[in-house]
Order: sequence, then C-alpha cells, then structure tokens
Amino acid sequence: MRKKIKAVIFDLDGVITDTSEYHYQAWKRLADEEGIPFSRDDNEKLRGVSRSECLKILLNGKQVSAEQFQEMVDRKNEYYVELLRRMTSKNILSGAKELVLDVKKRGIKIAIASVSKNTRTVLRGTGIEDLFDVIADGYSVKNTKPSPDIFLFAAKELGVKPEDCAVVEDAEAGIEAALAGNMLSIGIGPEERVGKARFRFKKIGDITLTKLLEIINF
Ligand code: B16
Ligand code: MG
Repeated sequence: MRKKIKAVIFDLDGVITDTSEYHYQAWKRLADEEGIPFSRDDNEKLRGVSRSECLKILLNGKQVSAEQFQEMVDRKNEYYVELLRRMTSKNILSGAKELVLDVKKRGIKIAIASVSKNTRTVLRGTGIEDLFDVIADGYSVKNTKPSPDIFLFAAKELGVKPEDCAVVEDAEAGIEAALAGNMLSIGIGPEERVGKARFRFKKIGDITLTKLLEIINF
C-alpha cells in the first residue's frame, strides 16, 4: 500500500489560476502580428511548457534568427505581463483557494511548482503569495517540465521525500514530470491531456478535501 502523502505540490497556471487564457491571448497577438496561424486548440500544446519551447511549437518549423527568436519571446512576455496587470483574486479558479486552505489546515505541507518566470507576479496579483510553504518557479531550476526537476526542487525545499508528495497538474508535460519524479500524480482536465495521471478530475473545484484525503491516504 502507498505510504501517506505528506505534501501536495500544486502547479499554478491552469490549476490555481486561469492565467492560461492570458497566455493564449498574448501568444495569439504575437502569432497574428507574425502571420502564423494559432488557435485555442494549438494553445493546449503550450500548457506547462517553457516560454522558449512554446515559441518553437508556435513557429512550427518556421526558421528565424536567434535575435528574432529572442525578440519574439520578449514581445510575447510583454503582452502577457500587460494582461497580468488586470489580475485580481477573481483569476483564482473556482474552489482552488478553498482546497489549498483546507489542505493546509489539515497540517499537510503545500507548495507551488510552476515553470513560469511570472509566478510571483501572478501569486501577488491574486493575493495568495503568502499561502504556500514553498514557491518553486521558472528561476528555481534549469530543466523545465517534463523534467521532474521543479517538483524535486519543491520537495527538497519542503523537506519531504519525492515519494511522499502528490502533484496536482493540468499539463501533459507536468504529469510526465510528476511520474518521472516518483510522485503521486493528480491530473486536472480531459483524458487526452492528463490521462497518464494516477487520478484525474475535470476541474480543480471537483477536488474536495475529503476526496483528496482518500486519494493521498492521509
Ligand atoms: P512564463 P505552469 C506555465 O505555467 C504555462 O502553463 C506555460 O504555458 C508557460 O509557457 C510557462 O508557464 C512559462 O511561463 O512565460 O510566464 O515564464 O503551468 O507551469 O504554472
Ligand atoms: Mg499548468
């Protein structure tokens, strides 16, 4: 039988906040300017993937110079940061804050592990920066998801062994990272995206403390 889980590591974008829509709008603005076709469906491939990996996917083989590549990555981030300025607690996905607070009250450690370099801005803008015991972001590790490094970093900072951690993720790359890190994976979203997860919920609001405690054997 699986050991008791001692910590829950939450992804940010698409799990705690609805910022994936802002990522989409920022990439779409760039894609339109560059005359590159880009749909909401295409945006699904960018979940949990680092900024430069996202641009590679968006370019879809189109050749650009290193300078142009960097300029595009920076331009997308400017558009994204512009959108983040409007952020309030309303950008927290329904039920996410309640779940985090319930888990914390129960004495289970909690962390954020997001590959976004804007993690702090998002947490501050939505007013939840102080809730977490540990915040791991795009500056914490070199290799991004599907490498397990960001989750392993968070576990180490929490002082909990990887196998005693559960990960809540909305991206295929994030679930792969959790599996590679030997952590209990909980997917948020459709089967085609997070079907490899050990457990799956359609949306974060569907996970109650009771359901989570059953899963993590607490
Ligand atoms: P930034 P997560 C990820 O956040 C997003 O899902 C992904 O679409 C984005 O490209 C990545 O952060 C990098 O974000 O450009 O702000 O550094 O899902 O790991 O919380
Ligand atoms: Mg995510």
